[in-house]
Amino acid sequence: RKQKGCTVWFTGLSASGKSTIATALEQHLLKQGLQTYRLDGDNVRFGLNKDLGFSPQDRVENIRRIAEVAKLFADSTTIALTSFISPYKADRQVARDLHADTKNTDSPLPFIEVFIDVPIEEAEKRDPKGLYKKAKAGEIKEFTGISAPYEAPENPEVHIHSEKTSVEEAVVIITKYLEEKGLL
Ligand code: GGZ
Repeated sequence: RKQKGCTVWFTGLSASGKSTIATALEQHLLKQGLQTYRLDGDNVRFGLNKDLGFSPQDRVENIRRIAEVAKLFADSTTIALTSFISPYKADRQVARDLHADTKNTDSPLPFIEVFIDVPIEEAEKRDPKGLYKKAKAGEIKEFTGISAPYEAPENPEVHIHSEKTSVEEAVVIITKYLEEKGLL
């Protein structure tokens, strides 16, 4: 099957459902014979970015490196799926601009920002790893949504309200978008 590379950039709070939806999307695309690669905390923060923590400067560098790696995958015609909080608007813009930059690629690489939107109260209620609880108790400092900012996207290509949308529905919405843009 013919495919163009692109980066599908998920952003949202911890426990918003980013990784779950990205994983389901990956499965869906793989089943269709498409080549994809998913970048997330498990394969990036414990490897390439193991020297980085959660200070503002470290998050900036985390996102910058992830954007560079995603771009390389996209340039190889893979569909790169990234699922990181990426809390700063400016850094998501850096990632977007990098994909548009043709200094080291033949053509611009499509960048699709997918906002997995969840009310902070709902994320706190889900709290699958107990991190919100720890953050509120002061045991984790600079925790996104509690003691560190999350700057919501204003114009994401795809906006998913995760408390009202099932994982399957989210996959359909994103796939439709990619098809409409001629990326699948
Ligand atoms: C936010 C933190 C923090 C702090 C550890 N703030 O729910 P999780 O556990 O699995 O996902 C969160 C993950 C966030 O890493 P990212 O690389 O996506 O963050 S960023 O894009 O902001 O660089 C959470 C865990 O790491 N975690 N400490 N202080 N999330």
